[in-house]
Amino acid sequence: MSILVTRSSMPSYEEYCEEIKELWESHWLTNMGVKHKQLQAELIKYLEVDKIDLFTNGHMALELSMQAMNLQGEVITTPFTFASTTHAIVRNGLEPVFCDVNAEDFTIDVTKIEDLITDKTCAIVPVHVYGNICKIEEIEHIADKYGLKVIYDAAHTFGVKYKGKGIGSFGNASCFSFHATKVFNSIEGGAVCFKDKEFGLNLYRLKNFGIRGPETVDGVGANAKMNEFCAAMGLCNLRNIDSEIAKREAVVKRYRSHLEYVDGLQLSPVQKDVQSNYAYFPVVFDEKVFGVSRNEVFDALAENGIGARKYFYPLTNTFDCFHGKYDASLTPVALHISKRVLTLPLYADLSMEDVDKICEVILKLKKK
Ligand code: T4K
Repeated sequence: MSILVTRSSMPSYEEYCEEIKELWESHWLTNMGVKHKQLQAELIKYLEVDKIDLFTNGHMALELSMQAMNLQGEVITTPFTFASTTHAIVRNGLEPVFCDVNAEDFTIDVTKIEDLITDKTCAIVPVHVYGNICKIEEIEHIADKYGLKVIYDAAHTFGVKYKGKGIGSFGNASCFSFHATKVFNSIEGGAVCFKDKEFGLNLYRLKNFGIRGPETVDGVGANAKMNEFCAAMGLCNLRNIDSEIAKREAVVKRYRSHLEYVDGLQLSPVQKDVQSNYAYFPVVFDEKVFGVSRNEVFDALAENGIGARKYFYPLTNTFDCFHGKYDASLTPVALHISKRVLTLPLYADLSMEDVDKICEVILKLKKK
């Protein structure tokens, strides 16, 4: 493949070497060192959030957030997501209850949440999928009405703002991924944004084996600390984040100029009151109108050296590891979209010529 679905953003070699130089002097490589602290402080400002803690990856951020809230019972979530969201719930001994997504932006269908609430429901875990923002006010209203926690899977929404506020400031916790494939990366990494001090203390202990003090371990924690090299990469990438997002915006505009208003293609909506980060470029192919299926488009792109991806197919509620426990026909919109969606290559340095080429391959397939 010559063009992959994404490509990690990196600072110059020299910039990174300069950033990690002092680690050779201090020999302090992990366990909440200076780079970790600095990144934490800079992210609070950039993301415009109250508090933040850093993790080895976005998955541990999610998993430990749920553990730190001592959740028990059922959690309402969506199956149109990466494995991580559902696995974080199941690995906490919680029962995922799958809500369908809406057909416009593929986030949780808020009109279907209340029907799924039982006396065992403890939380909602909505996903800002592809960087599309969930219906935040409606979710908050439902959560308040039934006394539920809200943990946003915000893996795709680094730097996004809603009504001028950092997206991490919503819900009881918002969990970001800083994986190499994300808009902002620290090689591997993740973060939880939150307001509650007590929750923050629990979370901090859980990422460090449950250690409370030199001689006290009062939680069954994990090891999910971000190391200094990852934090240093984060510091470098944070310096370049605004131009990174601006370049992505230009790529997305170019895609839209070719693919918007083409019969049989559905693009993500431009959401009202949202400052986007242009994380993904999903296209839903309606075979009946466009003339060819998503899988045929995928194959044609691959033949031309273009590695689009079927994010998010299969749905998590159809994964083999769940042995048929869940019924995906209960989330029909998610099922429909997952069989038809393709995410096209998108990264800051993707050239306009490459975008034109990708669109040309797609549009040539369209049956008149
Ligand atoms: N919640 C949601 C909704 C998520 O999407 C994710 C992660 C998480 C939670 C959990 O966050 P993390 O624990 O991962 O921080 C990738 C990513 O590994 C994963 O982070 C991401 N979502 C998911 C949507 O995509 P794969 O298995 O598709 O990655 P892979 O290795 O096929 O890479 C995709 C493309 O990225 C490659 O074709 C080329 C490019 N790439 C990849 C790597 C590893 C690079 O340019 N550099 C690299 O280092 O999962």
